[in-house]
Amino acid sequence: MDAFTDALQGWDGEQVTCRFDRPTGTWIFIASHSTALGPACGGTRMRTYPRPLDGLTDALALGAAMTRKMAVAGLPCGGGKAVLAVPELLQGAAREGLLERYVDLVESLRGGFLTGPDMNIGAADLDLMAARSEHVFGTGAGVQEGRTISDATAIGTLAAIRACLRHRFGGDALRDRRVLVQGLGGVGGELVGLLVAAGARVLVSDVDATRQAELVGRLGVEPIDAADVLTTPCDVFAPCAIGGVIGPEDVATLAAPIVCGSANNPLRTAETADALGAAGILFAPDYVVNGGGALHAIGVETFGWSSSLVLERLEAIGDTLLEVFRLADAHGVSTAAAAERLAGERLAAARSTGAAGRHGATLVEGTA
Ligand code: PPY
Repeated sequence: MDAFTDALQGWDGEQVTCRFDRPTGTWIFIASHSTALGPACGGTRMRTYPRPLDGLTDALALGAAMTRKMAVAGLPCGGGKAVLAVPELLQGAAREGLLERYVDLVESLRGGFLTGPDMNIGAADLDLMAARSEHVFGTGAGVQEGRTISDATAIGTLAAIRACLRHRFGGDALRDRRVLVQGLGGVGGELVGLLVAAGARVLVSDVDATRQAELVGRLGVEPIDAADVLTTPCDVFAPCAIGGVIGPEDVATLAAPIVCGSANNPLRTAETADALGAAGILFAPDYVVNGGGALHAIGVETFGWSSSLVLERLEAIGDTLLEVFRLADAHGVSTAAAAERLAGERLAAARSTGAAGRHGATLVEGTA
């Protein structure tokens, strides 16, 4: 078999929709991983990849993570993710054309996949898509009291960092804690601001030097070279950029007792979670930490949650994480395995009650 069929056959999800967009040379992959809890929901990512296969494998892994994210967040949604594997980051008419053709493809799924922002897809893109589709989150209409999906993800990540501090050190005060944020995009940049406001000593790193310099100038945080992020001593390492930043070979030199950030799939391999645990490094499973975006998007735009309810649900991410740590300690497993157990229990409960069958592809509050 070739690598493409291997990737698809090795995946435990439901459906992949694939199209080559000839006008822009873009491979589109929509990975609908699970509809057990409701319609597959997840953002759309625009990125360049070395090969189309890398875009597909990214979509497959991200879609699977969304299923677990929705399950632990207690949302009545399945998981999916879309990747637009572009030859270069598109702008102007080429970008608009691609997004229009892409969202028409999403529409052809008739509500089985709902989407929103992810890497390199912002509010303007989503507004353009929403003009042709009912199935797009993260438009201007989804901003609540100035909070976007990215802002909500950052708030949830802060709650998660506090839970890690409490578990590890017995108290969740951020004052004078050293937190290293890798990736200063929509979520990472916002997180830095929240951490600074809470009195933390923040270290920042981004492959985009301009973005890093801007934040350093504006907030007085300390810049760290991209090459040094894993070996710089700090209390919390917060990966908030692309996935796969920590591999098993990095664990021995990782100079942080806590890894807790918003990036999806930050561990390169499944074994990395065990290696972190064995080294005494507390790993906060990413899909527990970064569920704030989905909670905000679906809570605000579909269920009409009030601001205080959204904030309550974002804070509760910290409680869920403490439950994951408790489960890991009780069963002597890694925190990643404990989170999977929690997600698996919720998915199994939905399957046994036939929740997905009852509700089909409609998002209904209170069914998770
Ligand atoms: C993510 O958390 O990675 C998302 O993709 C968030 C999300 C969830 C549902 C719709 C749009 C975005």
